[in-house]
Amino acid sequence: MADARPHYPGGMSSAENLAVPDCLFCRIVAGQVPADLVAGTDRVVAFRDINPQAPLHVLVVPRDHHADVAQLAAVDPGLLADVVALAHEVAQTEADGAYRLVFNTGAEAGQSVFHVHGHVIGGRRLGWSPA
Ligand code: DGP
Repeated sequence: MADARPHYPGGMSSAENLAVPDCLFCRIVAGQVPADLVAGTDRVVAFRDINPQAPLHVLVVPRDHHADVAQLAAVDPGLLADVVALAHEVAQTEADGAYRLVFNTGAEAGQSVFHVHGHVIGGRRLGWSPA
């Protein structure tokens, strides 16, 4: 049977071994749940948010499972840098490099999926505050 997983240069990382079975974003990374993929590397993936809040609304996630940005920063800061770099690359392509990068952290702050993800939001003038 054909391998339906998304393919990126460099192939799949060891994230397959670090996936959490019930994690939605692990399942997207593994190609088990469909998503509109935008870009990726062997370590990070960008896909469009299912409920976009702006013309550009992409989620950037590490292939490896980490619950939130603080955990990722503590365990693998280089991987967090890869998330930021891919977010910037997507925003350069789709929003001329003007964007907001948001990591909701904790349920009280609006985090609903506990696989760290940066929201890359842009494509229009953004207001403040985000509350
Ligand atoms: P947060 O609330 O910060 O944890 O953001 C989770 C985001 O994930 C939210 O903006 C909606 C998005 N989302 C939820 N389910 C799916 C899905 O199945 N596919 C995609 N592409 N995005 C999803």
